[in-house]
Amino acid sequence: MKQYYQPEIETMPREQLHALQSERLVKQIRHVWENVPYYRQKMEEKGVTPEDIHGIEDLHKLPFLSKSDLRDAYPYGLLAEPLSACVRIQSTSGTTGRRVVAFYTQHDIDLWEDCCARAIVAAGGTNQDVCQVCYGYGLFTGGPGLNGGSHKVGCLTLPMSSGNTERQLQFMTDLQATILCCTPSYAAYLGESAIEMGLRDKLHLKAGIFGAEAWTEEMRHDIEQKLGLKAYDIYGLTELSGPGVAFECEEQHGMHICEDHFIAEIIDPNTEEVLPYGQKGELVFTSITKEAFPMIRYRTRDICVLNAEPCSCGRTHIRMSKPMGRSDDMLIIRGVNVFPSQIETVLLNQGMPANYQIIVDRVNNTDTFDVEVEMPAELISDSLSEISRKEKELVGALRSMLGISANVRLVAPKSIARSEGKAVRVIDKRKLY
Ligand code: DLL
Repeated sequence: MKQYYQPEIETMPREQLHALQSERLVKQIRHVWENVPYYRQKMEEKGVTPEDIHGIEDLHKLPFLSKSDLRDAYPYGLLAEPLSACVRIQSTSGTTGRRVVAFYTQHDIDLWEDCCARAIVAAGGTNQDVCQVCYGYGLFTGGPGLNGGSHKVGCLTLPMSSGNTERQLQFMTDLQATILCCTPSYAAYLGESAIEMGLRDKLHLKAGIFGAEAWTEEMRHDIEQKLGLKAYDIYGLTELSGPGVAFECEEQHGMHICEDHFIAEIIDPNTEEVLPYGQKGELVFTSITKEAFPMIRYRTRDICVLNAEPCSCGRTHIRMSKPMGRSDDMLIIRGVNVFPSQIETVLLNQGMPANYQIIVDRVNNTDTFDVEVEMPAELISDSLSEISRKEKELVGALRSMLGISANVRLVAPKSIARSEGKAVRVIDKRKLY
């Protein structure tokens, strides 16, 4: 028998779903018009008012929203409810300069957790399961989101957060966890460690719900083999709530988007023209049920393809492909969002020249992160210990800006290849897409 968490919504006939989306969109636009001066001004600039929005066919009339709007409006400028109605914030991973702070009412949290519960049930979860959540807890949405979804399904929830691999494996084996939620890189690492520690036969895992970063089909097979489970992809972003915006069903041919909460569009990132389903472009979302922090035509910068073909799982919500890249320069390193400009800021603040290169790779399923910086002339004559002290200082400064550690190497002046056009700041050797 097929399992759904909210069958009437997840298998709703498309016509009915469109009517629901239209009704919710109209209401949402009125909500932001009345409560968010930032949105009202953007709409006025585009010459559109709530009277022009009768349903999803009018979505294209609305202005887009981008990460820079979120920065401009930081922290409270896009809040659509009084603070007294908000109960939580979450934030994007590790990015001081570019932090996105999202607000939630209790109702927003409830709907978000429903989406995560849908993902867990789609992966075969029931109240018989023991669900180990090793996404980070705290500002990052991974832990809190899957934790809430796991409660809703009725799983026994192990709120482990990330790190401390030995303890993770001990709980996993002692409590016979059946579902694992974490980033795919951490899942691969857990798998390796389980084998190394001779615990592979003691695992009871049947499913894993992995997301927050790009991962390939090869990585899926590798994790499945190491941990003896079926690995499911889950997608989401802080701006929209967190994990659970889309998730894989047993077909594993794209991720179903929770379309009763999020309307998806694909656009050409350069011209902003809306593209038909099936064409590759930038994913844009409009949240139609969020109270505190609604996102209207939010440009995710994730490049993907939408697929409206019916799915044999019975869910009627369209599917998105795995993200195939980004239309901005954001890197996701060990699950943390990193912009090259943040690294440049740190280097300049530390008195370093702007000749640097960021080299990212994936070795044994773990991201490596190296920053090579050309030494300023005055350091050349310094002793090795002085150079290594400076490197350590840079490591610390980068860690406090980004939230993750980089290997910093000071190299000889003019040793980083100069480009004839734009400087090549980032060399990403990972084959993720
Ligand atoms: O990563 C939310 C999340 C937590 C998703 C746990 C899944 C599991 P942010 O930190 O705001 O939120 O980062 C969002 O991560 O725009 C994508 O570029 C990327 N991303 C998220 N899920 C996937 C995935 C969380 N399954 C950004 N595959 C998004 C590839 C993903 N990239």
